[in-house]
Amino acid sequence: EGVGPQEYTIIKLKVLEFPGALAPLAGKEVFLAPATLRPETMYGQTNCFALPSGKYGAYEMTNGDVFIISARSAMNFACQGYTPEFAKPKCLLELTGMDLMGVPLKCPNAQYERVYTLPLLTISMGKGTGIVTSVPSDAPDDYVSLQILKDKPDFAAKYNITPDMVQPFEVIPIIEIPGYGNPGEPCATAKVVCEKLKIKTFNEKDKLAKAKDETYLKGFTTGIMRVGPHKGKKVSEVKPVIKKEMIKANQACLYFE
Ligand code: A2H
Repeated sequence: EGVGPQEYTIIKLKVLEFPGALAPLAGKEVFLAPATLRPETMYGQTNCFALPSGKYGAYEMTNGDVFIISARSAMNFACQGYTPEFAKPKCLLELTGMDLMGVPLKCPNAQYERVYTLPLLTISMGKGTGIVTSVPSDAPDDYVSLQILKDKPDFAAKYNITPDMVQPFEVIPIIEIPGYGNPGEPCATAKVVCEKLKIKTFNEKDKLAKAKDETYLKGFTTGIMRVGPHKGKKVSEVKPVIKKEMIKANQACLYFE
């Protein structure tokens, strides 16, 4: 834990269909709302993650939007001025992560028009919103999880995930980190590093920690954007700019905890 509050960018992933338990929300503007530290990586989104056993809810925000988030984070949103009544989250519907499996979404800045909500068993419900957006090019956790779901259809099926929700989604390189891939071209560094260290499961904790240290630190300090309107600029420079643009376009908002 740091000394001050942590700022996250909340990304609004629009729910496109309302299957099963989500049916009562049909007709509303509903978003799965992941918290991220890397808003500049949204060009590389391939899916969203939720914890199947996690407790979530659909909460009404002041502007009429509905955010699907953990109950804990809903209280923080309510204390940060996002709800009709201060410190009083308004829950329209209680949900579990299992209810969210396979839900189709439209993600801002993503190159895929429609992505799916998949299981991630390492999500902590005590951090952010309990929803995580997946950028397998630059986050080893995201890469390993998506790969497991692709390689193990029986495991995926336990969470109602069908092959069409994972197989078409290739990792999209978006950032160049000098020393990886070809100079001047984007590289899926998390994929390269996971393959180099032969990480296939979440059991390889030490190797995974090493992969994360390597990709996160270098991505932020020496990374160069290689897609989107800011391509050619340093990641550390464009991050605040992209964050602001997404907030202005009503695709994101700030959240602290
Ligand atoms: B980041 P910190 Cl490309 N449980 O977003 C587990 N992980 C969570 C989470 C939760 N409840 N809430 C958020 N996260 C993830 C993008 C990304 C992220 C990239 C590279 C690094 C990175 C795409 N996933 O995070 O412990 C989210 O993943 C590096 C740590 O609060 C969020 O940002 O610092 C990050 O962890 C927040 O982790």
